[in-house]
Amino acid sequence: MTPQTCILYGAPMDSGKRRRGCLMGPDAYRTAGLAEALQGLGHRVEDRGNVGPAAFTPAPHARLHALEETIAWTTALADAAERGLQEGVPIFMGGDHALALGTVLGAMRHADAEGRPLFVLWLDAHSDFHTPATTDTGNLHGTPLGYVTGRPDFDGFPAIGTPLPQENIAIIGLRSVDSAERAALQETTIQRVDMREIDETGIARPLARFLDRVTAANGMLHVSLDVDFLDPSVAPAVGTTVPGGATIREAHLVMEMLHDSGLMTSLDLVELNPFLDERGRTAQVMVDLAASALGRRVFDRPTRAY
Ligand code: Z70
Ligand code: MN
Ligand code: MN
Ligand code: MN
Repeated sequence: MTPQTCILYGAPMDSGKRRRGCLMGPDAYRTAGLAEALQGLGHRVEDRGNVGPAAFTPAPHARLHALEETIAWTTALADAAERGLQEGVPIFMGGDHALALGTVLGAMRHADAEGRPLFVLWLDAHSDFHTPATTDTGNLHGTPLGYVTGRPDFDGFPAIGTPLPQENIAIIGLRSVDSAERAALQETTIQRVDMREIDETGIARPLARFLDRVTAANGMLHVSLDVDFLDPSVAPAVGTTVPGGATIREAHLVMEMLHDSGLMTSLDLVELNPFLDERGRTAQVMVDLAASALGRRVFDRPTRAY
């Protein structure tokens, strides 16, 4: 296995939705031993501490929750992702999924500078394809894929430059899509893999199809792993539990295929809410999944009862 430089950033962002607790995520990942797990695989690991939002003035908004704070985080995290990608594989310990507004933007800037296309793998029950105008909850963690693909109405957010091409995105794990998102998604070439397709064909086939496209394009690959990709029975520590999610086996298979592909250049671990966890088990599952994406094989994995 090729040793890599894994650069950990805490992103205790909690502004993407109303229910609080994701700000404890970075501490939970550190407590669960993410750095040690990656080091144990032979990687060089640096923990750069926590990122914070750029300066902002809170201003109440009629519909959108914590808009100014979310914009401020987006600015800071885009910078961190862009810098991290110059030195290694940045791993963002969230924080809610709004952090991907910034991390994907930073990855887009980096890929642009490299002259390579960026691909994004979104592992999530939700499509997060809203715009600030279409979200019915006002929770901006439901918008990052809308933002990076150049959908309208992201007033006040950093300009995205050239949008991420729709065909460079795959969303795997879908089982909760709002009607406005569904209507918009149906007009796109985003590869959408819902739980039904996973049940019918298995998870490996649609993932391999996507990874083949990344390889053919010599692309960089940002992976955004939402805790609710997993079934709540194995990953309860998330505010938006949706039954019928991926199993431990399916999730590990995804991570192992990512490692074998050698394609992943950056990673988000998002939506962990330690306040809702049971004796740290969800944090441990997420650490194990990150380790699999960075080369841990099933026969190395310590036996652990979830
Ligand atoms: C819903 C909304 C969402 C993550 C929940 C939920 C969005 N579509 N995203 N959890 N990560 O509020 O827009
Ligand atoms: Mn999400
Ligand atoms: Mn989700
Ligand atoms: Mn592997």
